Amino acid sequence: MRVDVVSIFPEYLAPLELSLIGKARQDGLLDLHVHDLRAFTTDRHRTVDDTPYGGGAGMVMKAEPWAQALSSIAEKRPEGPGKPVLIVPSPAGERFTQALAYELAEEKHLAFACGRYEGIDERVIEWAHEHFTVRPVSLGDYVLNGGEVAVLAMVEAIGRLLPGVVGNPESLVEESHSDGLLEYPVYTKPSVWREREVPPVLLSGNHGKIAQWRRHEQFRRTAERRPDLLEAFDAGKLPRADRTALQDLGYVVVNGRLQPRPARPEEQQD
Ligand code: ABV
Repeated sequence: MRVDVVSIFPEYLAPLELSLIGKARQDGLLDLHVHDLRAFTTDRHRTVDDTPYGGGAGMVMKAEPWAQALSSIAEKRPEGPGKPVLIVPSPAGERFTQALAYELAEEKHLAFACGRYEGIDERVIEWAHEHFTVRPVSLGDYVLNGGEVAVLAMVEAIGRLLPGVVGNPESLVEESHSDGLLEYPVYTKPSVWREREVPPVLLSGNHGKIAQWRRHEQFRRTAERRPDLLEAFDAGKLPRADRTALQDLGYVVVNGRLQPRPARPEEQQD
């Protein structure tokens, strides 16, 4: 996969040289290029921003440096059908999820446009549709100072899904969010640490019981921390053991969806 990133702070992307993603680049699995937006300016001051039409606080990124940068990237598109995908990090974008990471991991060419200040002149985003499939994407419902940190997160989440990047592909299927649930807790030696014991079932050698306990823990954690995930969970054809675990946690299956079980009369508050 080819990835191009444009930023006024290219040094911000330096961590992509490290660890798993850095190794993927060395191994030729990820062809990553970081570009300085100012290299595409033509004025003496290398200006990338200006005041907003209509007034208001802050500065807006000028269209022309972006058009020059994005044109040069569109020209480097790898062989094959389809346009490259241009991801524009923005708190006003669609949410970045594991499902979107999987979808983007299928692409031959991704480009990321890191905005700063109050944003990029909207006409560039419109114009970019001629060369790219444009997707404004939000990492979460909070405001950063620019797109760079969001790009670090997205390139890591996408890069680790590329064939050969993660040594053991089984660790991809077992992790949080791959089945819409949070992961179960994990333990390693010693079996007793500062008077705290590992849950005995994990030392039992009974692999069926261990699998059942872990599944129950996934449901318990998800119910406690992310009830929104449980309500979106496909409970259409769950094994009996899963339904029992969910019942223990106060959930019932209604039309293939999980619903909090209505309180029993003796549990009612008033
Ligand atoms: C991009 N905040 S993505 C540019 N959550 C500026 C701020 C910002 C992004 C995000």
